[in-house]
Amino acid sequence: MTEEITYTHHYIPMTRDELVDHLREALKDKRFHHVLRVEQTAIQLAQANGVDIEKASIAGLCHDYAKQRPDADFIAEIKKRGLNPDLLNYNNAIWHGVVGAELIKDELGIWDEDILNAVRHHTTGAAIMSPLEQVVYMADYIEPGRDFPEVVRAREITKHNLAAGVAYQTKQTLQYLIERNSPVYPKTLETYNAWVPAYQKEI
Ligand code: DGI
Ligand code: FE
Ligand code: FE
Repeated sequence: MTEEITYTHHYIPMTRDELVDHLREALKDKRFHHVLRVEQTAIQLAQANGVDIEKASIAGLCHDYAKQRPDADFIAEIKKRGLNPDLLNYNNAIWHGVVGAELIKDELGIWDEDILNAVRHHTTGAAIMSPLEQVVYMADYIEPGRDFPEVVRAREITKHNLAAGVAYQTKQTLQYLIERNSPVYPKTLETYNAWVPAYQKEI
């Protein structure tokens, strides 16, 4: 069942319908439908874990807001804002969350740091993640459109224990990157060290 929340807490200066219109504009159709599914999954995980469902809706909808920006925009933003220059060694996969959070602040008027951190960390995770950050990190990974083999187990684990889901995803992602000889963003390693040994019994 689709849940359409009415925003009442002023985390964002617009209605949910207006936010959805912004995302329809910013994203290609396939990505737009992914963010709608992430929103629904984030709301369900929020309800199960005592997290604010309005924040879950906003962060779920906005998490990939910047995904379709040209590389040149991200490079300009990193320089203009004096963000960590190491970011320039990575690409859209890392930029759309970390730099995307800054664009969301300016362009959508969201200033709530918990929502911004959920966007910032949705790809790499972080050593310390609030319950909302964990919800968005997991919702992106297990939304119903995902169909890689490990997603079945990821959904099971996350249903029983959100934090163990974070550990499971982090381990799978690191394995995936290593198999492909991809560069690992340092924060991804910090996430691994903080979560995987601690939840080894659950994953
Ligand atoms: O934006 P989505 O496709 O919905 O999902 P995402 O933001 O979780 O992941 C985007 C991509 O980022 C995915 O292909 C895996 C990749 N990724 C995750 N961690 C790292 C990474 N890529 C690099 N190079 N380094 C990382 O640490
Ligand atoms: Fe993403
Ligand atoms: Fe996503």
